[in-house]
Amino acid sequence: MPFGEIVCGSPGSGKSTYCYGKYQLFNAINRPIDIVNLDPANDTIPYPCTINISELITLKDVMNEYGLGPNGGMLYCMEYLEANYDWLEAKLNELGKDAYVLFDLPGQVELSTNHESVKRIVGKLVKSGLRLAAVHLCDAHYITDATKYISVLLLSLRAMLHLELPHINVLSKIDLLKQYGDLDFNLDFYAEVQDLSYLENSLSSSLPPKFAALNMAMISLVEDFNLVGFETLAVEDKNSMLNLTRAIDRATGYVFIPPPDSKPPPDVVDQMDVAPDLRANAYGLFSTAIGPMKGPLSDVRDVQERWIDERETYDAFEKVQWRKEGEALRDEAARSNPMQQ
Ligand SMILES: Nc1nc2c(ncn2[C@@H]2O[C@H](COP(=O)(O)OP(=O)(O)OP(=O)(O)O)[C@@H](O)[C@H]2O)c(=O)[nH]1
Ligand SMILES: [Mg+2]
Repeated sequence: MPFGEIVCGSPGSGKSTYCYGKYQLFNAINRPIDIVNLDPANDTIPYPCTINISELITLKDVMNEYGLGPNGGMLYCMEYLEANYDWLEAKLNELGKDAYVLFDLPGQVELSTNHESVKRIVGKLVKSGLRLAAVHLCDAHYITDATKYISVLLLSLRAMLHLELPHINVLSKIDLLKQYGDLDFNLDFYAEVQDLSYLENSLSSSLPPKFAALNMAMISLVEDFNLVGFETLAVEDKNSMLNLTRAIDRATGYVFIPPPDSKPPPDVVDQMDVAPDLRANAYGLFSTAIGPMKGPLSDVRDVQERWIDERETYDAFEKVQWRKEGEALRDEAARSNPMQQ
């Protein structure tokens, strides 16, 4: 059965970079992956993409042809894709039943919160047998301000209710968080969406009373649903990517079965939902120990330590490890090919 992700979120939240990061990670562990670019304005695609909406329609052509602006043009493109769903379906059918497909969406949030075309396309994909999760990226920068954090909560809730898929919210670019100054609370407060009434002080000191009260009312709405929570992501950090992958696999029910001749690294095997009988096999086959850091960032408190509290220490540690790995690789290459010395 094919599985996949609808990668959505605000402009610049890191969707395309995430798709590329996942492509590299999955290739390294011999896990299947195909990326579908559904952004008709994406003319510098960072990843090798299997299916590209630009072969069907581009935003530039729509704007020229119909005199539309970029946002109206984008909605037109999505409606056009919906009307030509057969085109997408035929291309997806070529991928086979073991495919794992990432759909890289455009950044216009209305596409995943209120416009109907993407929702109906997703519905058709699910009906065709694809098991999907929505991966909704939000720039972690927004948690540095109480009112922005509330808008991100509402946006996440809205996307969740609209797309009607197993849903994973992600605070992206967590590695940049430290540069925005101190947070009012620890990261777990924001990621686990704990008792939001603690935001009251910050809201009433920065807003007129009427707006502070309105924000508090919205907070209680989010709390009533008790649906929103966040994973975290620093796309260049392997542990962070693996941890997120694990959360998504849990949501879709995907179990990673490494191909018989593959050699996933032991720390990767540890973190994936590998079938138990294959776990030992995967361990046995693997010799390369990678991963400069301590164990997986399975807890948001570890993420806080890695990227906020002790960032410099970890960065320095990683640099030393990378140097050692580089030297080891060089030595190995020299040993296997002594003539080149
Ligand atoms: N430091 C850091 N930068 C990131 C990360 N993810 C993405 N970026 C940067 O954020 C910028 C935007 O990333 P994109 O992947 O283009 O974002 P997008 O969501 O696809 O943007 P649109 O398609 O325009 O909506 C790029 O400069 C990326 O390099 C991350 O985890 N850490
Ligand atoms: Mg993009």
